[in-house]
Parts: sequence; structure tokens; C-alpha cells
Amino acid sequence: MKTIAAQPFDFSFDPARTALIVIDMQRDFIEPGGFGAALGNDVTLLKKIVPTVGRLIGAFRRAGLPVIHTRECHKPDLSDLPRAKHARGKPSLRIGDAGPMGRILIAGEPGADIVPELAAAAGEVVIDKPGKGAFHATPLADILAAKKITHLVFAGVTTEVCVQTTMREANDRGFDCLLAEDATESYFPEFKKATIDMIRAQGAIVGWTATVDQISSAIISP
Ligand code: C5J
Repeated sequence: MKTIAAQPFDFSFDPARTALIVIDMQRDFIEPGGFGAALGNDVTLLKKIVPTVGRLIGAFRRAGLPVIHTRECHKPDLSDLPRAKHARGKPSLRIGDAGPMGRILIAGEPGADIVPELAAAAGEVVIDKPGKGAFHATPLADILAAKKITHLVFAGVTTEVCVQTTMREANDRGFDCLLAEDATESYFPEFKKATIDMIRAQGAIVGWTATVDQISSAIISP
């Protein structure tokens, strides 16, 4: 077992049962012209964490631990897009509409792909998810069970939407969850702070938080 001096208290984990989940580091959320920008958000905030997420992924790869990537996207025929989700946001550019990086949040389109700096390595799992949470309508639970994973480290965007939703899903399924504070971001700094506060409140009610340096040095150390 290893221990990280996390918040609100130490996070102990067996590296052999630990995986990194990198949520939705997609061009549609991080680059101009995508879904995030179409909703009126400043995407530069999210772009800034790309190197930090890359450092965390690199540490997991060096330690030989699983890295799992997710992408929020839908089938081209929109059969997995609920009417209620389609109707949200700004009418100017909705999911499935043609944008500068192809159809917004559609599997196989350039915008739905992970930013090139963080592309999945050969053999790494990439989960396409139609919801905000990565367990909903995906094989994630079965994949983690097959790998005997009990502890999850989270990175990605956005902190209060897909990262928090997935962390809560995982927490309810019995995983111990740690959020890498500086490898996650929101279009709204106050939402990121509130999410981190609520995750670790009440004795880690959703999980723990720590920095990429803390997590990386713990998993790389012998
Ligand atoms: C959003 C996400 N914010 N990946 N998706 O719609 O957080």
C-alpha cells in the first residue's frame, strides 16, 4: 500500500488496483470552435491544464498502471442522444450540428477526439459515453471489475460536470476516488473550487483531492 497526504486526510491505495480516468479532454471542450466555445465559454482556461494532465498520464504510464480515457460523444444518427439533452444549451449550435471541427460531439468527428497532446497510447481503453457520467450506458464498470480496480484517480474536464458526475457514480459503486486538483478545470473557477470543496467535505463524502506532483511521486516511488 502507498499513501498520499491528500485532503481531507491521507489516501491509501494499492497501485496494482489503481487506475487513472481522464475525462473528456476533447477538442470540442478545449479548442475554439467546439461545443464549449459554442456555449459561450472561454476555452483557454481548459487548454492551460493540458501539460499538467500530460504529466499525470506520463506518471501512470511509467508506473505501468492503467490509463482510461473518456469522450463525451453520440452516434452519428443521434439514437443515443435523449431529447432533453439535445434541447439544452444554446440554439445556435447544438449537439449534432455542423461546426468548424465537424459535427458537434459526434463520434468520429475531429472535434470529438482527444486533443493530440493527450492521445491514448496503444492498448489504453477509450470509453465513448453519451452521458455526463462515464458509467452510464458504457462498459466501464465491467472493464474495471476485470482489472480488479478498487481505487480511481480522476483528471479532466469539466470539474463540476463530467468529472464530478463520474466521481459520484464511482463513489456509489464502492471505489475510493481521488481527484487531481490541478489536472481538472472548469469554465467557471468558482464551480471548480466549489466542487473540490464538496468532494472532500464531511470526511471525504465523495472522495479525496491531491496535486499531480503528490500523486505522481507516490505512484513512481519504489
Ligand atoms: C460538459 C463535460 N461540460 N465533459 N461536459 O458538458 O464536462
